[in-house]
Amino acid sequence: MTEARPRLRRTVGDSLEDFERDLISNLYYQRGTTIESASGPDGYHTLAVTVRDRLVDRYARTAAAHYAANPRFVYYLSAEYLLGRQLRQNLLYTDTERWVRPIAEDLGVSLEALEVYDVEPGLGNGGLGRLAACLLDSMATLDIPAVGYGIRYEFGIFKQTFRDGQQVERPDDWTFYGNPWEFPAPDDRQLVGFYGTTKADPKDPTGLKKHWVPGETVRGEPSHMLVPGYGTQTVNIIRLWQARASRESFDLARFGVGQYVEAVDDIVKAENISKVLYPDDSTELGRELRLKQQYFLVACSLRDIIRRYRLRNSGWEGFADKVVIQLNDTHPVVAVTELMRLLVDEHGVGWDEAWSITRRTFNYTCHTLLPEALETWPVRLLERLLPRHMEIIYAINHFFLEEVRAAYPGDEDVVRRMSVIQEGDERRVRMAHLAVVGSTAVNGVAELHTKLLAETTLHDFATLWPERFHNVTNGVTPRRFLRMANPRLSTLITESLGDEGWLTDLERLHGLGTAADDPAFRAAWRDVKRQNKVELAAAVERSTGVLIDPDALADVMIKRFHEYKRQQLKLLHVITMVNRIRADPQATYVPRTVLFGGKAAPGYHAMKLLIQLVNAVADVVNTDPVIARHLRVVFPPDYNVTKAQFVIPAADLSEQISLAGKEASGTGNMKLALNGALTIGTLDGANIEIRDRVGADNFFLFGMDAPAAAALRRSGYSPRSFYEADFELRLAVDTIASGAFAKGDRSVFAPVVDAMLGRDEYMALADYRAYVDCQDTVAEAWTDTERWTRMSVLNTARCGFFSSDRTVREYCAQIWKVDPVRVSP
Ligand code: 26Y
Repeated sequence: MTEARPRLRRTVGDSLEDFERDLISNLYYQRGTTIESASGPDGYHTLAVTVRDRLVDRYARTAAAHYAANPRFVYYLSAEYLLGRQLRQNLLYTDTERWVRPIAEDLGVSLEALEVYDVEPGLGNGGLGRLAACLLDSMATLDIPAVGYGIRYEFGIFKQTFRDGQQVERPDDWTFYGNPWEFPAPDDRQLVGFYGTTKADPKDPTGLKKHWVPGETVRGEPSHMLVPGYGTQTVNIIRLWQARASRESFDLARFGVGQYVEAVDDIVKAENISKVLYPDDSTELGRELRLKQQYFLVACSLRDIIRRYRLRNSGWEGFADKVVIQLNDTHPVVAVTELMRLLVDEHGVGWDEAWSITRRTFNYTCHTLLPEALETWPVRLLERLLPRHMEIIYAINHFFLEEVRAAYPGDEDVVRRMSVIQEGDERRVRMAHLAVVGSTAVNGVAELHTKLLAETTLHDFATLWPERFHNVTNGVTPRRFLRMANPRLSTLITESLGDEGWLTDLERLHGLGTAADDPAFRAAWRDVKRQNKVELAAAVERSTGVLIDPDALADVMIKRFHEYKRQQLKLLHVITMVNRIRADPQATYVPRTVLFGGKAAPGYHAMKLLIQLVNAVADVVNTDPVIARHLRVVFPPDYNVTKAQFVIPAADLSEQISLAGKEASGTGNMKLALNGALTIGTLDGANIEIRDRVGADNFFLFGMDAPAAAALRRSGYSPRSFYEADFELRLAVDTIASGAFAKGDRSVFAPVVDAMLGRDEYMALADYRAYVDCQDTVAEAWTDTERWTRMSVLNTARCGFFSSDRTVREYCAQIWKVDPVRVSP
């Protein structure tokens, strides 16, 4: 392939008339229907492909430009992507909304009505998956040649519903209406092996080269979705693999002898690999199928990367100059051994050269500090599922430990700590260690996180190889989380700054700093927030039946439910407000709406019970006429990217209250501050960097810092002593224990109380007083409307740093060493 021949390329027209003609043609020829008889899904699908087609030409030119330049490519390997809805984004990125509005009006349909069929692909759990989507958006926007690789789960993250306040999970059949955004590419399918045996290569004197005969093969079929850049011609792709039964994987003969069901059984087994996303966030869960998914992603993607490399290059010496692979957490880390296997066993590269190529190709991003989230796989499982990979891990570890012994002669303790193999009753492979050993660069996702990684979890590695450790603070895309989510604020910002340049140069928001002192601007700012709250109120009423007051302080806690994030602390504050109102109903209170959003892992019983408690508290609060005058608690179910885009623009207060030292970064904190919410938070993750930038006066800080939390734990933390010493805390805990939120039944929420008074693993009780006092400061600040608005404006003005464009620039400069490739119009 050289420059695509223009004659073979069809370009779509660039006018309203062209768009309208294509729309009607697509409806007719792709859906086989007419304007008169089209259904909602017909309308949505047709609009989607018509918009999508406007990106195809840009994609073709991107591919041609990349082919001509033969640049170094970034390959982002991630088990999760949370892309969000596609239609609005692509309308914005193709600048076609201005046509769609009048055409839709003409036809008597609304964009909003069609959008209900725009189901977001929920191919991830939370922060890590959304970060992957933000980074891909920024890479395309910055013209970085990149491909994202992932799994096309048939069922994404479960849909959350509530029954009697309890979380009930329902399958997410996200492709039910078809997915108009993807292009299947069956020609690029790959075969992936599992199980089987390995054989020595008699001609290899080193014994390091082997031959693997898999016992089972599965086919990986790719499809890709387009990832357009904003304000540029570049359109990159994300390639998602789906597992299909390979012809070899089941015995066709069985059909012949009537064993139809048994034969189909094997098909089902193979296709199970990409059936469902594991709905776990930060708790390790060693399931064979999960490891199969990981290897499936890796094996398909590496073969595809090599195929692409070979289109323009030959030999292996130059591989790492053209290919850089970013490992999104440990989930794809088996790639290190797979690349070694491909090079040594299949391509005859010597071990040392293969290792040098491999190490120069990979980089690893760590997203956690929680020990239980660090993946390890049983040696026995790896030996069975991926026998050759286990051998390679042993060899890698052997050479690595030689290096460790050379660096620390006689210190077998450090050898045991650093080994890729964790010894014990059940020997396990530490994937994070394998990742560090096999990578050029390792990065944490916020300054504190990187520092703690180097001091604790990966301390020995940071001592041995300090040059490998980097920090790249996370970021979020301002296109989706400001421009699309908050069009009103975006318009106001553009009016104030004079043009839309801030959308790709977010530091320009600093220009709002002076406007913060202009009373007219502040009034306009407040007006936008209020309109956003009116809209949110309508949506909340539809989904929960609860009316909320758009003039109340909107206090939001939106994130996965996890003990370390401390929703239980927020709840203690809510209950304290309830108790205060009950004690003195005549006093004046700052009206508040507390909004919760988030899912708990289906097997995380403690958090599911907490969800039930939030709903029970909400019921009591919202139906008590005295309390409901001052306070409302709402918990719209099924928080996802789409809902985030509704809630974030309406928030006044952003709850970022994790125990210091536990939240790696957080990215919701950035989205909320960027939309003018003030943060109440601990010195954790990126909160610290947000506060540094917006200024201590514009941030509500409370609680222990990471060293204080560590010290308290070492000194033997006793939650009970905090409970006994604080009247309001005792009352709040006792209110739960009394059965007040379970119609008098004391047993229902007893485990919540026991967890608080027993271990209180994340020391919520220790931070309670500081938190509640800080919330009083928040309420006080809210009464000074002008000052609050000024703080809100300054939060937005000073959060330009948290653009994922800046994050990607840092990855490019520090880690990837890639240059942009411009695509001409
Ligand atoms: C191993 C498996 C059970 C697993 C699955 C998903 C482990 C972890 C995860 C997801 C982790 C995650 O989302 N981490 C978050 O990454 C964000 C992006 O860097 C951070 O902002 C956030 O602090 C971190 O919790």
